[in-house]
Amino acid sequence: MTPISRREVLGSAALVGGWLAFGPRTAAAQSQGAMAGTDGPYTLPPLPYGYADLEPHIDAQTMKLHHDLHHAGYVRGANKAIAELESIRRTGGNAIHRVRAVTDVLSFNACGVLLHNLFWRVMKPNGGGEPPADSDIGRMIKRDFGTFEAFAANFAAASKQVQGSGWGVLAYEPTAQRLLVVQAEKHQNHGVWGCVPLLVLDVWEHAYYLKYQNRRGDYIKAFMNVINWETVEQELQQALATAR
Ligand code: MN3
Repeated sequence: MTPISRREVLGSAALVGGWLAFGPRTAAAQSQGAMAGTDGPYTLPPLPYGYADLEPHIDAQTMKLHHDLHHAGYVRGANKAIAELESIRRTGGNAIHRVRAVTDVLSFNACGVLLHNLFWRVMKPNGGGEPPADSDIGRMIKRDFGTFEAFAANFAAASKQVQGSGWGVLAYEPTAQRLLVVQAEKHQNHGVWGCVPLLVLDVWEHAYYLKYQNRRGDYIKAFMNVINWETVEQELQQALATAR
């Protein structure tokens, strides 16, 4: 077998789930400073701020449970699925019939890893507001949604209307060369192939229930106060640079 570098592994794994086409810079950033002790290509990156730093909008206990337990669980699940698929290929025979089930597990967990990796980075203390008028993300939001307010209403509605567990996603779609707001149910369903997520909002109950209970709309309003538009702009620049 030809040895593959860690970056190549991360880069190819980033395409799992199809519509989640995170750029290579993001994948490289994810591999830096990652916590040790994870056996496989996926690792749990540390939060870029303290658990309590997004209060009062998102509480410290939710952040700790969400990052340390839920995100870590997806990392373990994705690595386990990768290992199982390797084992199935080695074993052959009847084991090959398990490919469908394990690939499903891989899609769920790997998409969970990639979305959470971005989720922590698109938030910061004292964030929110509108992106700078001279930023490309600011210009493209106005071009593709009319006004920032129209975008924000669309993004909030997409997030709020997720059935069950999922995400609201602002993404760059390279074929039409424009921004789209899409939803993800669970982590991996209902996206558009090739879209590059730029701003993602976790609306699983584990992301807000301790503080907001059933008031998902209030949590979404609070999220708008912690958006890190500098990161979103960086993700857009990366997407534009790598678009074919
Ligand atoms: Mn989550």
